[in-house]
Amino acid sequence: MKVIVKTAGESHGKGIMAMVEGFPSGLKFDEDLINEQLFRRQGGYGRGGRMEIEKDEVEVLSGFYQGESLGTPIVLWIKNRDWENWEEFMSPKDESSSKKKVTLPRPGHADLAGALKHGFRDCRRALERTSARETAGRVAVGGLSRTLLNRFGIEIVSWVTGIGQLKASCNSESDDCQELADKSPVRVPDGEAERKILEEIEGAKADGDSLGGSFEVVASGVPPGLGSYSNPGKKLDARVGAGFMSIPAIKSVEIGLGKGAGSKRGSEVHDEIYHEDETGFYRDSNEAGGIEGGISNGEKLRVKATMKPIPTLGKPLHSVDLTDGEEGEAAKERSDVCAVPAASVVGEAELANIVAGAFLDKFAGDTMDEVRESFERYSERLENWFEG
Ligand code: EPS
Repeated sequence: MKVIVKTAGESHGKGIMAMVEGFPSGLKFDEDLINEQLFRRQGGYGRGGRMEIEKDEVEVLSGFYQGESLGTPIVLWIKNRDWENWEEFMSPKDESSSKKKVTLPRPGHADLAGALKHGFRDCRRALERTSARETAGRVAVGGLSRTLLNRFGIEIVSWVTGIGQLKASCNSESDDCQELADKSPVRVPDGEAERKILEEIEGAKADGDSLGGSFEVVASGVPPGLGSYSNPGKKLDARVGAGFMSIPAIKSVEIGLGKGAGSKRGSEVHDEIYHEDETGFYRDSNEAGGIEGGISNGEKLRVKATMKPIPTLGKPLHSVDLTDGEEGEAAKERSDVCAVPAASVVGEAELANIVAGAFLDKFAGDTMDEVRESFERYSERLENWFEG
């Protein structure tokens, strides 16, 4: 796998760091593009007070020189503005105030499992890293991946397809779902559904509850041939599955028709093959979601994911104190009521990182020029398929 992304940092620590290896030299550092993605991730109706404090902006610490990548490890940094309010509780060096201890684990969060694994009595030691704040780092790297992919005509968009029981409808073949989603406070490209969803979020908040939902991410312009049928770990669908399941709170991932494929006949599921000189091979349907045999087939990559409701509840569920075994209500902290719109932007970044990795596997090169030459040679071969 060519692009390797690692992140570090605590939600209320100094900031979030992302380190990435595998980009060739000569990639432009598009700061505005990265900051725009960070801004999009912070949005969405239903978020808590934290987003009023943060204004995520990327700082590049290594791997770029005079606006272009060096082909060396890249380190990106996003400062936590909230750090100044947490410094006395979050010192990495000295024992700090115990006021922010969390001893009643929240069902659904990593609090209990993390505490048991590491022998913590204070869940803060687990929750700081499991917070979805970490996704700011992936989105920053996603901005680098997008810069690369855009250069080769690959675009990635997303929209929210439902929150709670409410579903939104958008036909991505005829409507510009992304443009509509970008105008919506809940990234829902369907006015009627949006109105009900806003009410639903207000209702959940008033009830001290939270909401999950689902979203769709689509990558267009992906050339055929990314991924592998011979190596299980390099299958594009395996990478999509693992990548999306690594986004906090994601509980299911589907590609194309997804689980719907199990209840239809083969003739209804498989996309018939056509060819025309101008377009090359194409399909008139895309139930496969752009992947067959673990390899991109030239159609749009279509990924759907489902997010569970946020575990921090205004009216907490039953829990047990880790220090003395006393029964009680789970910890209550400032939190989001619904973060599905933000997750859809994180999904875009995840797909960008996955596709960029698979793209650089196929069109490997130490410089952007080498990558471009390899891509152009391959495109030419596909264009002249029947000419020998
Ligand atoms: C989160 C709780 C909230 C979210 C946070 C994830 O933060 P806080 O505890 O500071 O109110 O806002 O998400 C982010 C900070 C972010 O940037 O996405 C949690 O418990 O996972």
